[in-house]
Amino acid sequence: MYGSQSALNPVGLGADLTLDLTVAMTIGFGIVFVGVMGIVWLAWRRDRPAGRWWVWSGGIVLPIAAILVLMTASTAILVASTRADDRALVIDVTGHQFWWDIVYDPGGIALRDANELVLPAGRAVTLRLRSNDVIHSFWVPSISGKMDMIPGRVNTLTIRPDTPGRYRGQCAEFCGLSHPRMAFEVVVLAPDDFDRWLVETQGEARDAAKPELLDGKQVFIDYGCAACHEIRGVAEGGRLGPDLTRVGGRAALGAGMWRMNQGNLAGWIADVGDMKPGAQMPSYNHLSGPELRAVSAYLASLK
Ligand code: HEC
Ligand SMILES: [Cu+2]
Repeated sequence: MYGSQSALNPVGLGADLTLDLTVAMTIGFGIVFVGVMGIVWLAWRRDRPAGRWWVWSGGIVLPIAAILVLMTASTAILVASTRADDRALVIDVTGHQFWWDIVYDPGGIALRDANELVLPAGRAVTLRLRSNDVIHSFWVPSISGKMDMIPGRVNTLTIRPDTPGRYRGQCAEFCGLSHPRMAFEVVVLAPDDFDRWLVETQGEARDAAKPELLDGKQVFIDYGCAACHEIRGVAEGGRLGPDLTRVGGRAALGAGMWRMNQGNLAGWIADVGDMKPGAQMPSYNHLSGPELRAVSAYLASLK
């Protein structure tokens, strides 16, 4: 009803509690507001100065009590969501201008991916949030509160999405020219599906089966894309840009921005500055038509 990027559509523990707190606050302070307006009205009618009792109770005791209750509740939510859970799955997420580097289970299988966060439903996940350059902020409104990603620090956020489905996250801290174009897809899978996804995704990239795809792979290698991009089994070690091992299998291109298909891939490679101003990738408008078609077909085939 509210879409995939809405705090009013909570499907995770942190987002649930935050919405409860918001509703309680709105009702509670709605009552206080009506009460205060009533007292103002009375004071007007009776036309005499307020007694000390009103000043102490309404002006000092009540606000302190209300703020203490609120502070305790919101601190409890914050503490609950920043506490590391020993049994939780750990995922490292690092913000870059303007994309997300993601490593599943860094102490174990260390599967690297980018720009799409796949999560198991009903299981606690501890995110270790970092930044590679400026301050970013991790926010999936339907699943949890925000957490800043600060250079030189590791902030942990423990989340637990409850309902399988597709959601959307967005960088929530101004981080440069394409800050509004720094989003990501979130795919919550049933626990068994998630385990299967991890196993299936771990290996090397899909082989280039057809001649055109082989040409595309060659363009990728010849033009030095591997200096910044990794495709497992083809070119490893490039970390300045998103991992492309399964780029064609992601729902969106360019960190949540465009539908993933060959046409958009070709547009991106030929003129990334047009699709994402400020992106730290050169445009390859000197590729020939066939080269561009081949490399975009190859990337689209990597699922
Ligand atoms: C200097 C480093 C660099 C080089 C060289 C480079 N890229 Fe990139 N590329 C990036 C960065 C950084 C991004 C992320 C941009 C963003 O979203 O802000 C990116 C993003 C992409 C994406 C989108 C990935 C996604 O998850 O949506 C594709 C596809 C891509 N590059 C393909 C290529 C191809 C093909 C080449 C070679 C012809 C290439 N890149 C060369 C740095 C580079
Ligand atoms: Cu950002």
